[in-house]
This record gives sequence, structure tokens and C-alpha cells, in this order.
Amino acid sequence: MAVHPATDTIAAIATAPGTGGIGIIRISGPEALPLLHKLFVPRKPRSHFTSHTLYYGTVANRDGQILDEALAVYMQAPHTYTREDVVELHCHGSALVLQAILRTIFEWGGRPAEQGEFTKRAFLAGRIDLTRAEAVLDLLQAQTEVGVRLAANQLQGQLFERLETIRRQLIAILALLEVAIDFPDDDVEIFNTSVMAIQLKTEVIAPLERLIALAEQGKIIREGVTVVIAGRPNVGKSSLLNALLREERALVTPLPGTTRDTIEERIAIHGIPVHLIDTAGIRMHEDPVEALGIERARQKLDEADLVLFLVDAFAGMEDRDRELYHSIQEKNHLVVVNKQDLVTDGQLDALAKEFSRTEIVKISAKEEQGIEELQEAIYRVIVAEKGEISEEMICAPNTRHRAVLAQTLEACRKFEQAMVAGAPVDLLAVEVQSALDYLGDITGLTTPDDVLGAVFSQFCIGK
Ligand SMILES: Nc1nc2c(ncn2[C@@H]2O[C@H](COP(=O)(O)OP(=O)(O)OP(=O)(O)O)[C@@H](O)[C@H]2O)c(=O)[nH]1
Ligand SMILES: [Mg+2]
Repeated sequence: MAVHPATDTIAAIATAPGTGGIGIIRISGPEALPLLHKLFVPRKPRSHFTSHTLYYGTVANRDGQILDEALAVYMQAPHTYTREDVVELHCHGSALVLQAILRTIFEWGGRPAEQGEFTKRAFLAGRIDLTRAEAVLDLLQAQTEVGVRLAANQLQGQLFERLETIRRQLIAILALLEVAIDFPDDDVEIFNTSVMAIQLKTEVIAPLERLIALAEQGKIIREGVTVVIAGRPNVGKSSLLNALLREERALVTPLPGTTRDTIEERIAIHGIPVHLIDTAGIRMHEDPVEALGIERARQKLDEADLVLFLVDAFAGMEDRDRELYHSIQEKNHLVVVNKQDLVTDGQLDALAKEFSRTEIVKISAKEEQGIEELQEAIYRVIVAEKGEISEEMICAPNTRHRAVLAQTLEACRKFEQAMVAGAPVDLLAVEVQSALDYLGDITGLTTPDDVLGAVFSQFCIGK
């Protein structure tokens, strides 16, 4: 990719919004060092800043008014995140102070960084490929530890390596085809269709299919699953939500109809982000507010990847339970019998007979019994549905990659068909070239600007 060094200097607050212990302002571009001289007064006066060294001093505005104490570091290109000159000011965390410093930088000629612009510059300078740039984004957004590992691996380029291997194979095939185009009358057979077909299948099509399957599985690590707790009023849904969260998040009372709206929280089960939803107990009701809550509960049931159908062991199965159970039976579900602390084993067994065909999990949300077993059961159902979490998934492609991989695969299949049909070599070469173009979209080697814009606009400012 052609590299045009940026002529302007960008700046932004690089730390998360809000008041923290420290706040970091990052400046990148040709004016970074001159800006440092204008803004920052080191405690020991000096005319020169050594690269990658931390200096203590004060930051002042254009009138010389001191805004904050800070640590400053100048990092000389190209050994920086953006490969440009970079300056970082580590200030106190106050948002007001950081804003004031930033304003001063803009007055001195810097300009506000756009979302993801630092990472975009790193990409444009050729320091990282697009899969790595996206990994930075994933790292920032990762919801669980496994998600962090997935992004970190992508950052190290594991996905990039796998794509490169496929790309090199396609280039080798294209090279052969081009020789055949250049020497049409040669007696020697330059390429053998059946050999090439096998090579295409094993070295290109199969790995592409594998990556697409991985992207499907990786989705659960990136996006997680939705688990909805459902049941009639008072069975202990909110108590279960609290037990799974290990905090008193939802109101719990002995009165039926306590939860009137859905409550959504996130937990992680073996690295899978679980979007947990407590719902209003479903029953016929005149109260318009509760009726709305029940309507919403039904909507959430439709979106659920898994429904936890909760039954009260003490009250036993009533017609209302059976009705609700009937309506969710087609969905992925687990029967959870709550309040086991209030009944004997004999009563539990009798209740279990109602669900002779499904596994049931017995818990006491109030006494926090059986919660771990329930988590294991949830994990088993998710994995049965979505596939095991494997080490390989750690370099799973994201949704954008998946779409492009599918296009690449389609182009390869077209090439395969054309080859089998005995199409002329120049036509074959066109198909291979289009597969290569698609693949380039993923790593950014030939990515059009609009794709780049879409990728980098998801970043926060300062990254
Ligand atoms: N003994 C016992 N009581 C429980 C258990 N789980 C919940 N309860 C009690 O059952 C009552 C209802 O609990 P909630 O968690 O509010 O029930 P809910 O299903 O969310 O009720 P709605 O929001 O009204 O639909 C409360 O008094 C809880 O303390 C349990 O495992 N054992
Ligand atoms: Mg409730």
C-alpha cells in the first residue's frame, strides 16, 4: 500500500472517559515534538527531549498559565504506535483539565483525532494489517477473558498468517495460469488440471471453509448468547438472576408480579459472554403496566438462544406453568426446579416425572444451591448448539472477515467449475484474480477506502 506520511498532527484523550487516576493525551504527527516544547515545561530546564524517556514537569496554556503537573514522553518515529512522532502527556485524570490541555494543543495547531485515527495511521504506515487493526478494536470491546485472548492472538497475526498461506497458494496458481497464457503453443503441459484441482481443494477451498466455520463459532465468543429466565410469577426468577450475578441486582419480594420490566445483565460462563434476562412473571393480568412487562417478556423469549424455564418446587406444576412450558417447548430450554430447600426428595421426584423427557436442574436460588451445576448445564446446552470452544477458535475471523471469506470461496468455486468445464486459461486467471482481490479486502492489502472507513469508525477517539 502506498504510504503518504500525514502532514497534520492529531491529538486526543487516550484514556477512558470519566475521572480516573491519570488521563493520557496522545499526540501524533510531525508537529508532536514542537508541540511538546510549547506546552510542557520540564522541572529541570532543557532544550532537548530524548526519545522514549519520561520527563516530569508542568503543562501550561498559551498564556503561560499552568494547567496541570504531568509526565511527558516523546517517542521518535518510527518506533511508535503510528510510526510517526508521538508525544504522550500523563496528566491528572480530571476531564476538565484534560479538555483544557487539548484545547491548548488545538490552539497551537494540532487537530482533534477522528475515531480510530491513531490505529488507522498505524495501518496506513504499514505497521499493522487490517486484521490486527480490528484486533485492537476487539481488545477494547472484549467482554470476557477468552474474547481478550482471541483479540490478542489476532493482534499477533495468527489469522493473518493463515490468510497469507491461502493467498500464496492462489498466487502460485495464478502464476501458472499466466505462464500458460504467455506460452499458448508450448508443447509441454504447463499445468495439469487434475493436479491443480486437488491443490485448489486441499490448499485453498478446505482452509477457507474451515475459517468460515471458525467465524461462526467465534461469534459466540465475540457476541455471546442470550439466556432468558422465564416462569410464572413468584417462582424465583429474580432470585435466580441475583444468584447467577452474585449480587442483589433485582428486587425480590414474596408478592407475585414484583418484576414488571425485563432486567438485563451480563455474566461469563467458561469464557462465553452470557446476556442474562430476567422477565416479568407471565400470567393474565388487568394491570396495564404489568401487561406491558409480560408482553416484553414474550418478545425476549423469542430472541432467546436458551430459555431457563423456572418451576416452584413447593407450589408444584400448575396449569399456568404447563401452558407456558408448552409455548417454549420448541425452543432450546432447560427446566430448572427452584426452591428445593422447601421440599423433600420424594416431592422433587414426583415433580421430575412431569418432565420425563428432559433434563431438569434442581436449585435453590435463595440458598444458592445448585447454581454451579446450573451454569455447567447452561454451558453444555450452548456448546451442544454452537460447538465446543477450541484453541483454534482463538484466531476466529470476525463477521466482516466471514463475509469476505465467503466471497473468496465463491470465486474459488467458480474457478474450480470453469476449470472442470475446460474454460480457456485467460478466463480462469480472471476468476483466480477475483478470489485474490477478495482476500486482499480482509488484510487490507487491497482494501477500498469505504471498507477502511467502516472499520476505523468503530474505534473510540484516542485509539
Ligand atoms: N425458600 C425459597 N424461597 C425462594 C427461593 N427462590 C425465591 N424464593 C422466594 O420466592 C419469592 C419470589 O421470588 P422472586 O425472585 O421475586 O420471584 P420472581 O419469579 O422474580 O417473581 P415475579 O417477579 O413476581 O415474577 C421471594 O419471597 C423469594 O425470597 C428458594 O430457592 N427458596
Ligand atoms: Mg421477579
